[in-house]
Amino acid sequence: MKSLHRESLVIHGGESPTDPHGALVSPLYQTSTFVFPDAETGGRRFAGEEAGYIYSRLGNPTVNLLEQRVAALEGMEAGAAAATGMGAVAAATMAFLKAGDHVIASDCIYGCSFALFSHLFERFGVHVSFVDMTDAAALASAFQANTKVVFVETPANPHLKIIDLKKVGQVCAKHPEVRLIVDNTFMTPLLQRPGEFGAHLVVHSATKYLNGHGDVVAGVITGSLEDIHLIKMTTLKDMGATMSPHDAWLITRGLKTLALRMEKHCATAAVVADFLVAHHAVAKVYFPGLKSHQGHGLIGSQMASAGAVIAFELKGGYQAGVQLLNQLEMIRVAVSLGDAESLIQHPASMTHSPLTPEAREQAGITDGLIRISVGLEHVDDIIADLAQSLQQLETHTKHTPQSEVTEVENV
Ligand code: 3LM
Repeated sequence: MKSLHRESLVIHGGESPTDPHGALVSPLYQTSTFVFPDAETGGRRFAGEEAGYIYSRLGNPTVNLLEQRVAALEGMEAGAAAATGMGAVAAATMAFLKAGDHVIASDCIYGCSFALFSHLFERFGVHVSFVDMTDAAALASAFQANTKVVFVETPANPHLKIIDLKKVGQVCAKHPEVRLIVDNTFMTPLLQRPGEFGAHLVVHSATKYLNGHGDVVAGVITGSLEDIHLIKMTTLKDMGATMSPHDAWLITRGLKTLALRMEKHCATAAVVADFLVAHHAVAKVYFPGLKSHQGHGLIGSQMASAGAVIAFELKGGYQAGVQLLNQLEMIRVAVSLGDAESLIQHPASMTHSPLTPEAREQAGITDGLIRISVGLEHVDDIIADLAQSLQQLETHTKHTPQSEVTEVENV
């Protein structure tokens, strides 16, 4: 299957369990437990001496198919499915950590990942340094003798800061005992494969583009056979945040259209970004597709495209942002991203509210920042909705060309 294109792997990747009736679509094994043919077989399965299913928290054919499919897409050996994206982040990192260890994480990451690392990890004696990973020297100097995990999110939630994975991979390669874990949620394996740049493990909130239909919360981890086995046998099995077969079945169905959806999401987002750049009420636009964006140069090498999430600031700041959201008619005010519906939210009070004001400032998340996940609606309808809401804003600021306002660090 490795020779197939990614557009085919979303449909055929991984080995479908053989169905006695020849069903085209792999059936949903909606079962908690599996019947052993005899007691001895059960014992051998528990002892790891014989392959075979035991209990759905330990493995399930429907979940396994999804795990293999995402692993094939990421170009990794194996996958492990989790109940949520946070379940995946927690299981992937904690499998390699113990009290006294140290983690380096990028300074701009999803709010709950930040909360896990800065609040919970500290309680268990794991210290985390948050570093601006666009600065390879800062990353290199953050390593300590006890560093075990480097965690990167690129593009970063919420303002799309791009981190050069090749540079991060090169720094991490000097520390063979360290696992480089990359959250690839915003890109999907169709646009970026962190394993090609040295990531040992890739995590996803499958809630987002992988499923794509807004009806599931889920996560996936991919990596080497050995690492995934360890995660499945420790943090996933014993903390228990495993994926339900029904969710796996839905995501496997959603995945089939991932290539089509990403193409449309990305094309529409590029047009919406240009619209925002040209609008007189908009102060800054953060979108990797713009030449002014700090990570634009990595499109074509690290990432196939800019993705479909845009962040922006209005000249009227926070108040204007609230007004903009409240006046929208089609675009939904909601967190999450990667759904068919365009979703808009205010990171400082929503997705990134777990960060302290100081941490938000370090991460460059201003109170006026708005994030939109561009959906699959007609581009004209998305723009018309934004336009009608922006028009109602009481802004008296004169038009300033985008080139004059986006030339700031880390935009
Ligand atoms: C959000 N993000 O709206 P779940 N990694 C990344 C993410 O963006 C997310 C997760 C992991 C949002 C969720 S905020 C309450 C809603 C890059 C989630 C965690 O556990 O499946 O939600 O994934 O930005």
